[in-house]
Amino acid sequence: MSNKIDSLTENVARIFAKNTSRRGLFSRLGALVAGAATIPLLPVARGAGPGDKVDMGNGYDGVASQPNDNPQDPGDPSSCSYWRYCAIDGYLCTCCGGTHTTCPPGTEMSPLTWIGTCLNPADGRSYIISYNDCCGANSCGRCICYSSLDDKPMVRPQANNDINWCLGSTTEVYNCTTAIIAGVALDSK
Ligand code: ABN
Repeated sequence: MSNKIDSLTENVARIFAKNTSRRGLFSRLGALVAGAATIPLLPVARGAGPGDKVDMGNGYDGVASQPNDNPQDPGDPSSCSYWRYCAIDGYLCTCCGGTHTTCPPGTEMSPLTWIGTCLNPADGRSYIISYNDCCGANSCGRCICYSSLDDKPMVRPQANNDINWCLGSTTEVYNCTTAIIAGVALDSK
């Protein structure tokens, strides 16, 4: 039996050797390697993967933009450039399950706030904006915005926006920040 296998293998090897030259074999191998190397260079249409950045117009990775269609209150509350955020420091509640005026479910609004004065581009008037923090769930971590407009160093905490206003709430755990119109600023004469 083993003799038969030996002679069969020998015959196959002889036929292969007769029909191939070493040069031809190497050239075919070379073509195969070069062809395989160019496969990753071919154009491929890919969908977004879990680690890919997807900016939906507001500058944030994977967060849907939410343009406001109220002409009196223009802009996208999920973007730091929204006019009400001129003095904000925190995560936008709009990106955290709430809105720019409401807290995400399961959190409560801080009664203490940081106040800013922002210009509404729709009517050219300045509005007093109250930046109420939402408290009771761990830091949202999405859509961080920081504007240092009129912000003063921490040695003057009443004039510093880098403060956890949840300290005045029933829980000190900070989640995100809203931007509520508290009134119209008086014109300075
Ligand atoms: N007011 C937003 C905030 C919360 C915690 C720490 C810094 C700033």
